[in-house]
Amino acid sequence: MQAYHKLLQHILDHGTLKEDRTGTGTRSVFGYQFRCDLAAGFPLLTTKKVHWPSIVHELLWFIRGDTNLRYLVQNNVKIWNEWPFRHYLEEKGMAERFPQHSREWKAELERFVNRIREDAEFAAQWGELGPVYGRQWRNFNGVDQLAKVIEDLRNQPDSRRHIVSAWNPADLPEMVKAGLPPCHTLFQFYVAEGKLSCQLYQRSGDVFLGVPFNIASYALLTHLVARECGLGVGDFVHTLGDAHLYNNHVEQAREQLGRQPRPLPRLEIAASAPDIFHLSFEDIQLLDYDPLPAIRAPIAI
Ligand code: THF
Repeated sequence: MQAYHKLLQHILDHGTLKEDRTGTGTRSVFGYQFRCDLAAGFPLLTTKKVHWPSIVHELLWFIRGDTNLRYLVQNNVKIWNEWPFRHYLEEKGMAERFPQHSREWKAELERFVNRIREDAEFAAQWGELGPVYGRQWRNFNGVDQLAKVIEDLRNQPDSRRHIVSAWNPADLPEMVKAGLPPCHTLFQFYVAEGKLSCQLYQRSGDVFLGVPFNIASYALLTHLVARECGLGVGDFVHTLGDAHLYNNHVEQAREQLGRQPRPLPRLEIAASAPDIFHLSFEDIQLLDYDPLPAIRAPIAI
């Protein structure tokens, strides 16, 4: 994943200092594109360990059309916890008592997550992220975009309209409450020479923490859709709008840039796996993933 290192270096060299919604501050560039050949190996970073099970579960959660935190919590995926938790604190008038990332905040977050896991009623009330990715992919004002794009890829592979959009302006106010407006906004598939390529337009990318997940997630989605359509895999093209490095991730980025990439892992989907809408976690395996150690960094909420 030299392409990812180049992006990090590009932001360090050319990023403009820019304030943001979370108050953390970033170095940012606008408009950046890279591609990776999915046949050359699975694009999961090797210069720091990335939590692969979270990527698989999050994608299966999108594909199911689920928008409640509960499935993720039950599968030990932590990457979405902060947003419904923030909403919960605000609604309960508790936000001031729990400064973000403080000890008390962490303890309260753990209690919140445990209740989401154990208490179905609590999860129904407080675990809902709003009409985010899963809802828009499977039910955008009544349209099952994912099923439709797969059908179209099979019937008219040469079409230039293989698009799935998560950006639904009418639903944005509901997404903002306990989640976020979609960062990965829209993707398009493309078929040539029997291979499926995918391009993602991401309006906003947290390059150190989020983007490694986003690359792997869309690479996996491309493999799954290709299998569904009897196609090989081509390129993943990643186009970013505001590509930013949070100011409290700069040291970590420099540490990562000092590391040497290792050979990429391989993806294996079980031959016995059912169709894309009925896959389970065990159907998807990553082989030969041998990364350097994780590099911790705080998430901006
Ligand atoms: N908000 C921000 N500020 N950045 C994002 O990348 C982001 N996302 C999703 C929604 N809001 C966002 C959530 N995706 C991590 C990774 C991806 C996330 C959120 C958090 C994260 O903290 N990763 C750590 C530890 C993960 C773990 O092991 O549980 C890491 O080291 O990779 C963009 O989609």
